[in-house]
Amino acid sequence: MTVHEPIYITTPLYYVNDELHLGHATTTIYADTLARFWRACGRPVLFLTGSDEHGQKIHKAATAAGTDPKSFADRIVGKFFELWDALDITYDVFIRTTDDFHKHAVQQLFTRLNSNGLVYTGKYEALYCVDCETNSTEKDLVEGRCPIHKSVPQKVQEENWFFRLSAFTDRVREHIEKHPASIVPEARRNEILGKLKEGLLDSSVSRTTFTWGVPLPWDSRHVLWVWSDALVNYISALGWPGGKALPTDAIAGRRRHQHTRAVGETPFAYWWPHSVHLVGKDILWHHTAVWWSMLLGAGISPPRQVFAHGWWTVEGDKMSKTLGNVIRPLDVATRYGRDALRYHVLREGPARGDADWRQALFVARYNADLANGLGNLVNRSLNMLGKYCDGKVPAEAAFADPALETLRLALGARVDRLLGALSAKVSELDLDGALEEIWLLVRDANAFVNTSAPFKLAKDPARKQDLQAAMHALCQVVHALCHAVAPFLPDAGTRIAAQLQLAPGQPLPEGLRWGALPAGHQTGKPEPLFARIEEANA
Ligand code: ME8
Repeated sequence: MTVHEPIYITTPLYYVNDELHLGHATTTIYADTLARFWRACGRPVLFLTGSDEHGQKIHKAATAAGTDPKSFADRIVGKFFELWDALDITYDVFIRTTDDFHKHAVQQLFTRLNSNGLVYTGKYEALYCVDCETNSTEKDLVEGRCPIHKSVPQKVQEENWFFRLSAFTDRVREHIEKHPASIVPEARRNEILGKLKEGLLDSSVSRTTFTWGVPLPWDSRHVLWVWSDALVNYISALGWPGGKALPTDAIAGRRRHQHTRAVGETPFAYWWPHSVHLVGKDILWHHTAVWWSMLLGAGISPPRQVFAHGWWTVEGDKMSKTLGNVIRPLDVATRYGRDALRYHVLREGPARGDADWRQALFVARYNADLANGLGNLVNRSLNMLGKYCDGKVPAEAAFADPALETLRLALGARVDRLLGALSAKVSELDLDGALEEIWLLVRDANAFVNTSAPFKLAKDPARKQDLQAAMHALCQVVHALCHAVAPFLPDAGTRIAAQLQLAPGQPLPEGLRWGALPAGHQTGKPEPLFARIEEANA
């Protein structure tokens, strides 16, 4: 990867059957953090999210709400926008599967598969879980129920169109073997390779028992299966098959952060080779075996990478409406701040395996890392700077004491190494690891305050130079942290920038450098960043 190589980051399109919860926010926070980090490094970024609006599940939810599916989808998607705005998610494009340009692209893709001889009619008989929008075999079920939704699947029998998925078993496997990083983490890749050993079975891609979907272009009695429709969003959002321009007209009015670089006349050709799909483990199969076969069948190469994270449970239980334990991201953000939500998701979330949301752990992490760690460091550094230096950054100085000087130089080296360390971790999609790199600096710097004790140095006129050395060092650390935390904790980044009297959003390579905050720079009023959560209010 070069710094200027583009990256196209996508989340799943979430179903509009219900409000979004912590799980959906998790994938989106991962994507937003990646997007913010790479933008700050100067990489061209396109960040896509959206909504999955067709199919039986949505039809059923709309009927239960006494309305038609489109009005229902409009209402729920309005809540998606509210949530992503409230969490300050910086997507560039929000796609809805009911967008006309998307429906057109889906039809084009299936027309191609048809002309390539990859679809045929047949009899579909299956056990179908409407909540998963996927069929299951007897062996997938637990006591006759879907293991995820605990619902009894429908017995479906109809005449419909099939896609020759079976023709792609070898090609999908070979692609994975040739490009091991195409599915991460490794354990997920092995899961898919294991499942591929059983061979892919042709899959039904259309339905005739309802009409809420994209009609098959050559047989309008059928609408496409919701997955056959939704997966295409990753390329329809790039203007495929036309490839002339991103269909921004169609999405005008939806909040978006336009990517800043010109992408020429061919956004599909520009972005697709750099695509990274972030998904939960529940839909990895759809995003690899099924999606890649569709792409290969249409002559398009698979995405560069699919990252599948695990699932959250809550205090040891499955998160479910029935159990009444659903974590609403907005509630957490309103109560503790959106950075607190992001921090916990990035630190304790299910990036590698599954994870358990525990309130006690949330409070402990928040108090230790945010309030006592980062918050305390920034606050006491800027308070001391105000007291001892009138809030002005002093010129660099060395300590007379060699032990302190060693600590100061080590801090400087850590700041200068940080950009490389963060880029390496973020490239591996190890966001927890990236935060750990930042917190090594936070902990070292807090220890440095305790050891160098500027409050004692300030009382001793003979140690003026040592005080200057300490305060200069702390200014550089706070400045570096302001930049380093911004992609992960955007509000903290903005607030530290305000206290330093700097414009927020400066490029990382400029900020993550010892000495980047010049001597004589006047800082502003220190404000605590994170109030401690007291047990009684937890
Ligand atoms: O599957 N823990 O949409 P969906 C972590 N529309 N992540 C979770 C989670 C949990 N407990 N629950 C959900 C769909 N997620 C399809 C996708 S894409 C073309 C179509 C997250 O609304 C995770 O990202 O059911 C999971 O993959 C996604 O929500 C499923 O969202």
